[in-house]
Amino acid sequence: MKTIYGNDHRRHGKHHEMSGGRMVPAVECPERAERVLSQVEEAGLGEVLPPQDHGLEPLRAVHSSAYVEFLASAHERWLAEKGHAEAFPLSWPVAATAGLRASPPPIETIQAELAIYAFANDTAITAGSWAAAKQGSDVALSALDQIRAGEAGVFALCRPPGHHAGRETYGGYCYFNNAAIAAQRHLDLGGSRVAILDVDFHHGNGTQEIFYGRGEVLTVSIHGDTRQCFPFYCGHADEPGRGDGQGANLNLPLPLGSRWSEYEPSLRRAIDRLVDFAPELLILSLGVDTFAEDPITDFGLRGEDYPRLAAMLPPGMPTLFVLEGGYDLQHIGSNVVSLLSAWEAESISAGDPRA
Ligand code: SP5
Ligand code: ZN
Repeated sequence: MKTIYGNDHRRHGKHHEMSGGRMVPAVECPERAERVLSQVEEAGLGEVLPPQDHGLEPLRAVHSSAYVEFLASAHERWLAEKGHAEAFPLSWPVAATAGLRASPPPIETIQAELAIYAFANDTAITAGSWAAAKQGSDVALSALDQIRAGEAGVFALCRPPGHHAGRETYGGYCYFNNAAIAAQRHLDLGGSRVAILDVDFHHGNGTQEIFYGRGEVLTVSIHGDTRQCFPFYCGHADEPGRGDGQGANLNLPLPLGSRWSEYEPSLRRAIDRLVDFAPELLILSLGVDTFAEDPITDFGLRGEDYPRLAAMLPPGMPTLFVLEGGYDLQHIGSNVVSLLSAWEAESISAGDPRA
């Protein structure tokens, strides 16, 4: 299996996050991607290719132009106004949420702008965030190009992750929604049906929001119950989609502590739904923060469960693997790569001619 990887993600690092009411070193760090890359190489998964620059158009097909412009200049403006490196929001547009305003309030400072576009205080904007996030989306788009050229499965080694980013919101360590950008690009190039299966520990709130009213993209997420887990405000079982998207979103929350025996039935349901949907393309939002030893989550999957997960994915469906979360540096590489290797072995034994 080919992997797409670029080095610009390293420019987004050495920053902090708010966790449990304290500023701590960010768990979403460059070593994550570096560990995954070295495992890809060590396991001989396949060729590693650099991403191609796809410009800003594919980003603007998912995120608002105002949001893209904001991210491009946010750090420079923060530095000019505040004089230090990490930009954090101070407040959120609760008035808008409460229906007090029809449109965003006027923005005069960078702090006011962060209040509009951030949805969580776990995500710094650093000097390298833009370059990293832009290349992250190019990694996903370049992987999609490979699939469209006939590859059966391709690994987009994205960092930063993307599934929490909405049309005009960043948070959960995510700025651009890499999986959504690839899905939308496929549609814009003439595709008609895409399914996104999100197996990161956290609910894929951004992906859900982006496609909530759309029937041509099925979104399914298996995650820690958002009554207890980030991002809290959505990800519940009663969120089926809206309008044309009615029935095209499926949330499968699981209790804290869930192990493979609890996970497997939900995965079965998820896969049955996506087989019914019969997409041309499956995008797997691949977070391995479901791992028992992950430092910020509470599921109990073990190393041997990742090949099991891969073996349950529908054979013969072109599959784009997009890296999301996973914070146990010691095991992130082996968990990701054992899943990808198992998928490739399955797809060869199922006789997929492209594999
Ligand atoms: C892509 C992804 O996995 N994003 C996750 C963002 C979660 N951010 C909030 C985490 C708060 C963690 N607090 C952990 C306390 C551990 N003892
Ligand atoms: Zn996660």
